[in-house]
Amino acid sequence: MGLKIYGVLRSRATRPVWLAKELGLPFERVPVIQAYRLAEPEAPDAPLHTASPAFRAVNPNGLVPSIDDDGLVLHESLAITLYLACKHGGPLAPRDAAETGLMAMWSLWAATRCEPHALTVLQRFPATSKDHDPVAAAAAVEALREPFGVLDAALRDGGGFAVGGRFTVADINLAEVFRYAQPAAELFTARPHVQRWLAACQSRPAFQEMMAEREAEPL
Ligand SMILES: N[C@@H](CCC(=O)N[C@@H](CS)C(=O)NCC(=O)O)C(=O)O
Repeated sequence: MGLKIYGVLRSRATRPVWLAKELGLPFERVPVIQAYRLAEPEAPDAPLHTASPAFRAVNPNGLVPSIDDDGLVLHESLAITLYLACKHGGPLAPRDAAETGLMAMWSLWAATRCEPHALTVLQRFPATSKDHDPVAAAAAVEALREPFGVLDAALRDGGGFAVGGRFTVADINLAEVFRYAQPAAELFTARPHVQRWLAACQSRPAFQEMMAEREAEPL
């Protein structure tokens, strides 16, 4: 049966897909699209989407990504990447309990402390965005200044990566949240360790391959 990843790539499914490509894992991707992106999700010819009963049977939360790994069904993108890294081992995975704790810490920090503001930057900052909102965007940029400083210091002291001085699943989880903040270039120019680290993460062949597939998806 193997590994199945549910979700279009214009979603947080980028995270498990990037990780699976880093590990060279074979997987099948089921391109479940967000229901809100469809004009007529109820139409009989609508593609499989997050409100489809068939997908709700996989994830009753109606959110992507989910995975089915030989019968183990998991939701939550950052938990999925941590699970896959731990299962398959190697340099991306934690080496011991201390690294397990650090990788969980950075992943939860990214999701709780940074992601809501980073998403606001992504959606409200670009002047070309249909949801452009300079006031909300400025508040989100302001809220991100401190966490950017925290990560910058950790990268400076940690050999350029979040955990263990090497590229790990923690960097994937952080980088996919910090990517959302990229429209606010000022955040990155103020924090050179974050800027260099994100460029290094995004120059990896697995990330580039995933993003090329994402770009090829319809908007
Ligand atoms: N915390 C969840 C968030 C999942 C989430 O919000 N997914 C969005 C796409 S990125 C979604 O499926 N939205 C569908 C909808 O709102 O209908 C995770 O990291 O996996």
